[in-house]
Amino acid sequence: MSDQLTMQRTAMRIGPQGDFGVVVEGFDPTSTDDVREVKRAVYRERIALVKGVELEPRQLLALAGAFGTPVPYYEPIYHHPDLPEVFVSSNIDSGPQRIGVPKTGKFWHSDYQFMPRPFDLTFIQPKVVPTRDRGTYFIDLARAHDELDPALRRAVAGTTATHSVRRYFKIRPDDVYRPIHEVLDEIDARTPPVTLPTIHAHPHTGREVVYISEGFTTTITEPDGTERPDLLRELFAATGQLDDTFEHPAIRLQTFEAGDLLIWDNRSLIHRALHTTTPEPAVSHRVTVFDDAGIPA
Ligand code: 7UC
Ligand code: FE
Repeated sequence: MSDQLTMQRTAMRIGPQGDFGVVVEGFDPTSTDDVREVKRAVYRERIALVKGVELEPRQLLALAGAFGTPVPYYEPIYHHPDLPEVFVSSNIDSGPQRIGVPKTGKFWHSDYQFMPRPFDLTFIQPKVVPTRDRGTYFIDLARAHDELDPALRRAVAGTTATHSVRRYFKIRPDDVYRPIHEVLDEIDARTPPVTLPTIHAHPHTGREVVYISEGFTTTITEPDGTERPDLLRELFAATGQLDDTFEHPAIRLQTFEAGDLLIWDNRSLIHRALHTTTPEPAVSHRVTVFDDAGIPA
């Protein structure tokens, strides 16, 4: 009887989170069954808020590694000192000993959208959470595609979108006193703009996504080379990205607390960090992965 009780593990439960994403309770990061179910839920519902998992950096990396291949961010200033695959967002400034970068992602974007291959999945573990004004806004660009005005969708069909980190590249401590043109030339050489079809099929779900963001997308181009800034602006407006009140019906605010883990489909969702304006400390750890396996059977 008591043996049976100790053998028993509370089964994982996955339920809806309002009309956006799922909430997962009783998740066991070491269970391959749980990982498989959560992965399927993330691709089906875009985002999972996993409750009650406080992972040390190496545990977070191990878990993300069960979903795909973790990749260190290309700029080392973001790296966790022991584990380059862990990206640290932190407003705690301890001078030369500072770990991580403040005010990351305060603009609409998808992680690595400006790179030849954007990440498939993003994992965020908030470590130090301020009491208020902290969260992440999301817009679902698969849903946005389906809800696009048919005339706009037809106008965009066949165009390409070009993405660049140029506007949001963060000046590094070592860039102080460098001529700005040298820094800009370095950005252009290391991360030249990338171009994808504006509307394309999600690599795993196959759903059409209108993959543009106000932070990284610079240009929409017709097949004959004509640039269409008017279309780009219309798409930003239609998808809710120009609404600075964040009341557009497409925008969802995802809040979290310590012990939560966020996992999202980075090829469907764009996001934008809401950073606290209070002087309270805020720290989060992130791991991003390439997923070649896709949706588990
Ligand atoms: O500091 C930041 O806002 C980082 C941003 C330019 N890139 C995040 C990413 O994964 O693409
Ligand atoms: Fe981001």
